[in-house]
Amino acid sequence: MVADEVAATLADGRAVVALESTIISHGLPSPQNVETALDCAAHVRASGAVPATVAVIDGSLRVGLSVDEIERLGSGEAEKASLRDLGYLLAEGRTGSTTVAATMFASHRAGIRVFATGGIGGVHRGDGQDISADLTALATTPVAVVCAGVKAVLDLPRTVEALETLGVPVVGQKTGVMPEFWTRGGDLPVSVRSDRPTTTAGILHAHWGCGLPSGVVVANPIPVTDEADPQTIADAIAGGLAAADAAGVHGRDVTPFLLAHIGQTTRGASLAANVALVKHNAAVAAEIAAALAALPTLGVGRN
Ligand code: PSU
Ligand code: MN
Repeated sequence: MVADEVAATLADGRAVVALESTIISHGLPSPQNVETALDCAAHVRASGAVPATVAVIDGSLRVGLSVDEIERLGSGEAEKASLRDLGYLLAEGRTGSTTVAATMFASHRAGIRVFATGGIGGVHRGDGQDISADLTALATTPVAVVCAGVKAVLDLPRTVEALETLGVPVVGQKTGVMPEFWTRGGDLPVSVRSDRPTTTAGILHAHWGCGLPSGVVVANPIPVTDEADPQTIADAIAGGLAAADAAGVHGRDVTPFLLAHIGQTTRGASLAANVALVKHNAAVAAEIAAALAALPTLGVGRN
């Protein structure tokens, strides 16, 4: 179900930016989770687009939430909802916060092309068998995901390789290297650099205009002034991975466990960076969505 304002904006051909909700329920602690979600929506509006937060509320897949509903997601009742979980949550009337994968799915169904989040999932470190459904969604869903790269707790080189295999471009925003979430990165190249929202919109328009069915990663590094200390983050990640191993944490619990552990061991430095990068992504996504809305309507086979 698409909120009235979002539906009207899309019908007019104006810009909408989708926002995910797992970051509210499982990514950030309270009260920063709800504050950040509301700030992101405000940043999207200030940068010229209408925000649409996505979640499953009482068994309904919703695109565009009220403040009360965002507060509900922040209060702890929502389950983490990736692609596989949607059918169960809808059938059982449950409430779930959508991951990048599930938010991409809902965005596409609603006709939204641009979506902002913190960092995407990918290939976890270790044996490489834990691969986020975010990659599946990126391979199959024509939505652009504006993010500060891949969550740095993951195996970044293997995730970048997987994106290449799946045919998903990584468009660096004013950068030629893959951002590493809490830091600006430096080791891994993006597939193409873009220095303007209009350039990014042009790439998206041509990618989908020629008929490609896949998503696009729009890699937007954390602002220089908000960057966390790389060594502090590297130490915290190593500690978090060891703690997850010792505690026997598996599957969908791994990412929330690591983010919480890293938040505690860096005494909030990672949290401040996380909040800053998410807001920055929301603003840049709105600029890209506005530039995309100014281009001719997309149709399969047109470019
Ligand atoms: N990045 C964050 N916080 C988060 C996530 C990413 O800063 O909470 C979430 C996103 O919703 C992403 C999910 O889609 O983690 C990936 O989880 P998994 O690796 O279990 O697929
Ligand atoms: Mn997983």
